[in-house]
Amino acid sequence: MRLGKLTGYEIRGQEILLDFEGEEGRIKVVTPYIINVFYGRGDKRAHSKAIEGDKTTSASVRVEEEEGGIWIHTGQVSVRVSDGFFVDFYNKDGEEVCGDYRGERKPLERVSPEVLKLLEEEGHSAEGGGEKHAFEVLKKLDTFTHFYGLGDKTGFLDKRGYDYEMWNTDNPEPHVDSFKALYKSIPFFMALTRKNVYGLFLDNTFKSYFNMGQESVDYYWFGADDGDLNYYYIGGDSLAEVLKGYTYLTGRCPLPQKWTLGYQQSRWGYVTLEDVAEVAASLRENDIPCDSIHFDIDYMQDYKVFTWNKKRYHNNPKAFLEKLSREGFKPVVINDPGVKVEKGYEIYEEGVEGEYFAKTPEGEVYVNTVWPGEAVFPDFGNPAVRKWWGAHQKFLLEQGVRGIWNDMNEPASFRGPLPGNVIFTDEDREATHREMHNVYGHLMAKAAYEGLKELDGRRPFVITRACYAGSQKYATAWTGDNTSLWAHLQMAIPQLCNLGMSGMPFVGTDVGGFGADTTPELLARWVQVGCFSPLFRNHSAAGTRRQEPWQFGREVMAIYRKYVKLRYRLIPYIYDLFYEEEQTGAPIMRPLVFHYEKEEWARTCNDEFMLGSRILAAPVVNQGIEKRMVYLPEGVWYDYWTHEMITGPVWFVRDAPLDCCPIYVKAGTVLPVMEPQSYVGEKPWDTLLLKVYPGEGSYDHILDNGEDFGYREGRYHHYRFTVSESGEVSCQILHAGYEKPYQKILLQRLGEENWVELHPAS
Ligand code: MIG
Repeated sequence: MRLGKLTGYEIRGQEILLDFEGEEGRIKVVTPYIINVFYGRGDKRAHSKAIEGDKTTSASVRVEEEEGGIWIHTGQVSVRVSDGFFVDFYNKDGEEVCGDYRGERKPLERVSPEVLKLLEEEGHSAEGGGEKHAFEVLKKLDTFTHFYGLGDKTGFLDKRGYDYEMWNTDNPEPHVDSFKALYKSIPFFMALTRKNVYGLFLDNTFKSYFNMGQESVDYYWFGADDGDLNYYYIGGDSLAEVLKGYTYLTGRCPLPQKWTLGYQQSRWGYVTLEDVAEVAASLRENDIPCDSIHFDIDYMQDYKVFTWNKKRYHNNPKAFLEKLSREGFKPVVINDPGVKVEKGYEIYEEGVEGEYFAKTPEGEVYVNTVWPGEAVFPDFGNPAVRKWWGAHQKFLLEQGVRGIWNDMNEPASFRGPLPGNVIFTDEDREATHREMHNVYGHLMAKAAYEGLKELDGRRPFVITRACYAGSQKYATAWTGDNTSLWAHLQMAIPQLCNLGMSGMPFVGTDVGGFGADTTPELLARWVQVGCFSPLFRNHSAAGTRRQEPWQFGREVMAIYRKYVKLRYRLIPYIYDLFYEEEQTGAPIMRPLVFHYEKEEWARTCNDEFMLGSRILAAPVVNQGIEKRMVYLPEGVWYDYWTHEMITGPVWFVRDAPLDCCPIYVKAGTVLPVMEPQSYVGEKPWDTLLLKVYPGEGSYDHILDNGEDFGYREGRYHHYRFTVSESGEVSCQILHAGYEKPYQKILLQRLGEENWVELHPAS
């Protein structure tokens, strides 16, 4: 997009209003590191759906004029604005980090105009390539740059060379690399250039496009079908700093309840009380720790939201859920947005009465078909609808439900997609489906989160399929309907890592794969990735082979148990990572590049990942493979299983028989572990166990009740452990606010059998 000459400007605090021969642009210094570039072409009353409240912090703004434009200096970032509304970003050393491309876009000519005409005459559709968007922003690209983020996309870690679309889509086909869109639209990415890093966030909910150098080696571009040109440049000295800036803007995932980090068992096919009871009993009998069983759509009466099928649950679901809870299983239920059209059904009647459903341009309630048959769609952009929906969750909580799993919220529909002109609400104004589609699931998650927070007081556990930027504030997410394919196990690593790099840290895939039949080997390898993913759930589709760990013979079950138990060991560590994430936005599961951006192999590594900064996993994600190449970045590492010390950067071959996922721990780590138990809280939690990996380092550990928001009022203990080269450990208590601190701290040095007591320094 190109405007006229810069003919004037006006400084209003941290905003600089720009006049391009009568057209108005705007640059806003949000923080010294975050710059907003804005050209209004949409409705002036539109609200950001990603950013809550005003995120402006005071920053120094110095403007300098030059021939053909101005410079805006914040002390951390310099912005050069030139005639035509070209915007270039420089770092504090005066290097250009992210510059507008001055040439014209050259869309790929996929077929010659003559052939295109012929194809069209014969009724074939062909991509001509010359499609026009409401605006396009072209940025310079060099041969070095790698891209990360963009939410939940198929394919590999580095997004360079591919093009994507942001349009929340439920596509039942197996998700392959050539897919342009899945369920989530997170229009944010980070670029790693030869010497710098930056992030760009396009806060526009219309269908948008991200062509990351697929069309050209000289530029990449993004654009949208409508709405404002409204993007944020986020600077920083590392990917971690940029992500901190992005999550400052769009929010962070709040610390979850501790049990939600446990293993969860699900299947679309647990229909009756007997089905669920049998699974619960088998989990305990087979010694597979588990904290939750999920109830898919069959628990409802005729797929009506906020109902329970009484017959299938012996007229007393509540009694059954109480029994499950006593055994340590927290029930999580699916909830779809589509409300069944049925006279006399409370939810439908209330919604019609309150005008809570989306409407046609003619003002009728809009009807499509989903699981309950004819269904209508709550208008979650309306605050009154969110309140109403959130409050109805009371029914589910009263049955004993502990978490809500929002599905089908793209929104998905069976009788064709919702037309673009269906009318929704954006807080206090009307907005069309074209604008609200990508935030439908996001706003449903917000309704669920806020409702649960008010009703229950504990930290809400909401799972969502559809997302927009900022959904991390309300929900954890899973990657939808993957398939039991090796390609999907491989993809799980970059997919979850890129969600983390997009501000969504609490994520997981359906372990074992949702569609198609898994194999014993695939399940054994999948659990070796799943046990590290923040959300750890085995789920499978109706009609597929049963996928619980005991369906595949003793060997696979033993492997499965080993890794579920490993997960439970690591829960205190993972919980600490969530605490850190809420402060900094650093994801739980991280690509190697997050910590080692200077290392070439780290930048495109798809088959290894980090859990926090201390653990590196190198799982086998290929069929029939029992040895693999492992890359370890710089520093000293210990093999988790053999205790061998290895100094990186290094490549080597590691044996990895079916029961082995190679894992490495960084020297200088004090790893807090929990004795495996059937579920979080089964055994008293009064002794802290520490595994010590010698080397210089320190480690911060948090203890609180793992349930409510008390930690925000200081009701937690903060322990700091310092470890030396020889493995000596000392402990300081930096904050002592929890009423039940550890009675005892025991540590075990690598390679030693005995546990020694550690006394905090007073
Ligand atoms: O049209 O509720 O992604 O996890 O089991 C399928 C049934 C609807 C899609 C979800 C999946 C869930 C299934 N749902």
